[in-house]
Amino acid sequence: MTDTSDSDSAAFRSAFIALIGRPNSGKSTLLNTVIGSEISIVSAMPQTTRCNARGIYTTTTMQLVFVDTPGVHIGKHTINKAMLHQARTAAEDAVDLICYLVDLSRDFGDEEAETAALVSASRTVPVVIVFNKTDLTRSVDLAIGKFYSRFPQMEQLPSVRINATAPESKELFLSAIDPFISPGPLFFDPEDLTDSTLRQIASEYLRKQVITVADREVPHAVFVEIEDYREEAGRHSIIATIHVETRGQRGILVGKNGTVIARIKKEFRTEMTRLTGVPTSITCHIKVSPRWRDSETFLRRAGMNVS
Ligand SMILES: Nc1nc2c(ncn2[C@@H]2O[C@H](COP(=O)(O)OP(=O)(O)OP(=O)(O)O)[C@@H](O)[C@H]2O)c(=O)[nH]1
Ligand SMILES: [Mg+2]
Repeated sequence: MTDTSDSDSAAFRSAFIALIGRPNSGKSTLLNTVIGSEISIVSAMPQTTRCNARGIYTTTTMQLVFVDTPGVHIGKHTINKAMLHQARTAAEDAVDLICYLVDLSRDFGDEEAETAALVSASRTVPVVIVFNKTDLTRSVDLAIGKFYSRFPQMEQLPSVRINATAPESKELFLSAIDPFISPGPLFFDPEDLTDSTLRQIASEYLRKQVITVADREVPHAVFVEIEDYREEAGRHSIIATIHVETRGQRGILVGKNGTVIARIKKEFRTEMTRLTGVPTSITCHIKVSPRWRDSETFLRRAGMNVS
């Protein structure tokens, strides 16, 4: 339990911090490492995060609210525009700091240029560059040198080098951003790790299981809708619809004799029970919703701002 009662309220500090970067750069991984819980789903697939998610880190002296964002990616679907809008809004919103995650282990392509431009556009918000995946990078100095020669405007910014999967990166990262945390109030209950609802978490956890079992285009073509989430008599009962775009994708998710969807449900129940501490049951429908990724109506209903 976090105790804030003996802290000097005048000295208490807080900040909203946006995590921005191209897809797969490790934003969600870093968030989870700092919070110590799976607030935002992580996968090896680019474009895993679709909506901004907040993770809350509270100590006796400060509260940091991290906003994890979808990777900066110019895709052909309407959902890609909605995802880019989320990242842009997070960078432009009233955040106190932007952490720009740079994956050092891959070449810097068009998406990196797009991200650097998005970050540079936020002139009034301080930026810390988080050079990530140092463990996968043969020469970190060389890779950082290449980054600066491609984006010279970034060379003056403070930076830190981490491996977001390693628990010891937490302190390194927090020390790097510490100078940017000003006096401020508690925004959330000190016990809260996120402001996501159980419904939102369930939707993401179910999508993660789909990403885990299916490959190629299927995960991108999947949308999880939680129809009902009921908490009663010491158990949670969930009704979900997994939308896919084609009958072929539906077949992949159902699997021979329903084995694949059975596995998805089993893993999902285990993860939800671990999170909530109570048994979870799930009823799952798989529905073909052609071209939902380009349907503004569908995306709006799904809570995504399409503009
Ligand atoms: N070895 C290593 N793997 C990492 C590191 N950071 C992230 N990863 C892995 O990189 C992959 C992508 O990580 P995510 O955290 O999902 O990346 P993201 O930036 O949130 O990606 P999107 O949500 O698609 O924008 C996952 O397989 C992570 O385990 C790192 O520092 N070292
Ligand atoms: Mg992510």
